[in-house]
Amino acid sequence: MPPKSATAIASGISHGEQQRGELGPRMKGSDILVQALEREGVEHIFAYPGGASMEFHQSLTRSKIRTILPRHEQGGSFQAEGYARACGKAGVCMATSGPGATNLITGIADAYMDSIPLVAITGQVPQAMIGKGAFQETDFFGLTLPIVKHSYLVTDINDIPQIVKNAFHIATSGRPGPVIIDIPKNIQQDYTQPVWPKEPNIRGYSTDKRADELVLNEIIGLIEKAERPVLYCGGGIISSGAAEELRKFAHATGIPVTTTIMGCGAFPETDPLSLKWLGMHGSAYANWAVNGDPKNNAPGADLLLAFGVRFDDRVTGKVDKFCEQGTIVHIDIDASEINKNKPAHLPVIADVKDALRRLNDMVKSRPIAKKFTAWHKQIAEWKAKAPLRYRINEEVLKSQHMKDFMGGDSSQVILPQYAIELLYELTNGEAIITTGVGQHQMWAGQYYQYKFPRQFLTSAGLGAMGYGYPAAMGAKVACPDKQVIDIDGDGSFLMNVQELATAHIEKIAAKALILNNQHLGMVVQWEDRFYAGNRGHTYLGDPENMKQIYPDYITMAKAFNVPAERVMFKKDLRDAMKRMLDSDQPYVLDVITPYTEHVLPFIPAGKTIREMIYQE
Ligand SMILES: Cc1ncc(C[n+]2csc(CCOP(=O)(O)OP(=O)(O)O)c2C)c(N)n1
Ligand SMILES: [Mg+2]
Repeated sequence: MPPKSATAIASGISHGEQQRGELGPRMKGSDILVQALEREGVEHIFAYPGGASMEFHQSLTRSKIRTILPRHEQGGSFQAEGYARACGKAGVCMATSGPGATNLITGIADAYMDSIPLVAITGQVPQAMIGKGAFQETDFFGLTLPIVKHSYLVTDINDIPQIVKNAFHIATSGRPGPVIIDIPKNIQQDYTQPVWPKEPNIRGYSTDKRADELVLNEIIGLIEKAERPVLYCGGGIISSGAAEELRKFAHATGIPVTTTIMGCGAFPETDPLSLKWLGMHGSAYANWAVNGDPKNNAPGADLLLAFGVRFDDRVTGKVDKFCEQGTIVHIDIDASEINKNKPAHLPVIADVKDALRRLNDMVKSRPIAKKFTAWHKQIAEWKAKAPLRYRINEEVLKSQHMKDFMGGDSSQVILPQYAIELLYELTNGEAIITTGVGQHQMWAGQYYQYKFPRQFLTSAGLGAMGYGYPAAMGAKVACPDKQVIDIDGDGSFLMNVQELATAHIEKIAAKALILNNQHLGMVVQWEDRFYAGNRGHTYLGDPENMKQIYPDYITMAKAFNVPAERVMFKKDLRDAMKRMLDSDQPYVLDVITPYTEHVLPFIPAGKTIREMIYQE
């Protein structure tokens, strides 16, 4: 076989392999790219132009694809992610070379960590200038290598159609993830007759992973032997579309379900079998159910069915102590997750939807005899002992917030948890919720009850502040008939506040509910717990005028022509929230909350269930 040319290696396509397809008329490279996107069913693209990508924008003006202009490429990447998470299709973002491309990196890393199908397209300097330190040149292929599922640097105009087809297939199939396509400007400007391929063509890439029948039988056998089984389910359930199969399986077997944060909505949290989510800030009862309550000699799960999860450290804490007494069955489509963080007794590399469907067939024809009555009783006791709850405590009463804003009237304090519960009530639990990163994110997970998949969109693995509002915009574009609300922190919201301009101009009615504690609350919480409350640059207000809320999001929103309102007192919250929900425009509701609250339960990083702190 002749050696592959460097060109063919970089693009991943060799011409001999390019399958025959439909031959099109002579076209410009940029038009070929845009038509290739159309052929993939792309309807929306979040794209910010520049010298190396303006050819694409010229082509987009002639396309039926709707181009949404973010005001920062990071906003565009999060919008594409929010879009993808809300509807399951690949989200598409685009930027120019150099700084445009580097501004996409956080979104790409986020999509990688949370397995989100994202196609990121970047312009590159002309091929003849690559490696010369050209104006706005960065090696985007190299920069993103560790955070992509796959990447293409296009080196031949004739490769564009096949690369785009492959990119969408890779992004959306198996374990989804981000794919980048970097295209030098001379290729965008060149002409050829495209050959439109019918199928993706990727050597060695297969997503057809099915569990062995024997292994599935073994799982049934383990359930029959177990006394205290728990289903621990993650984002894999959502991305594989297995939520309905999971619901059937849990109901048929009577096994309680805890999810990861990525899995919120994979199983209705209103279902009596739901334990909500587990881990560092998960419910105490989910953590006890998996790990036991050693202080009271109560054992945890003896069988852990880990489906579409990755044993993230925010879930496990000290990993060798995680579910110490349990037999672990781990189903994942990505072989690299198996035995990565936690060895499984029964590892299964499989599409979890297919596995659950077949497990359901098995329990239908041969029902599980056990009812796990004692286990359900124990879990009910745990739920009663430590429900998710909050109260106005001493710290709030003593706080500067009380003095500066409440005039001493504690009945008017808005606790962040309460604001989220109220939002849940007023939206009938039907809204799509996005978040920033911090305390508000954890409370949004705890105090809103998620009932359906793709309802809770949060930067879980990367934990990227600034995610919430652009993600909400992307979700709103994908699901225009849904109420989409970003429950945000004041710090996080500020990180992509410029996207209010996009929301207004593009008429994307995503709402932001800012839980404004004037602090980087989550860092404050760690300062309180581990650094004797010493503040290390975690105050966001104006130290010279602490009685003023700073910055003034209302004035800021007005500058973008986005309606906004501030609420300080509890008595005003319900009506203000209704006004936000009734609005058909983007909207900012700035809710002032005390900074003294801590997110509970809390298992400090690397610790075990013994160290769990919870609201008694
Ligand atoms: C881009 C980025 N920078 C820094 C952090 C570290 N960090 C995690 S939570 C947090 C505080 C967030 O503050 P805010 O958005 O106001 O939320 P709160 O905790 O107050 O609810 C910070 C700084 C991060 N997660 N992401
Ligand atoms: Mg804050």
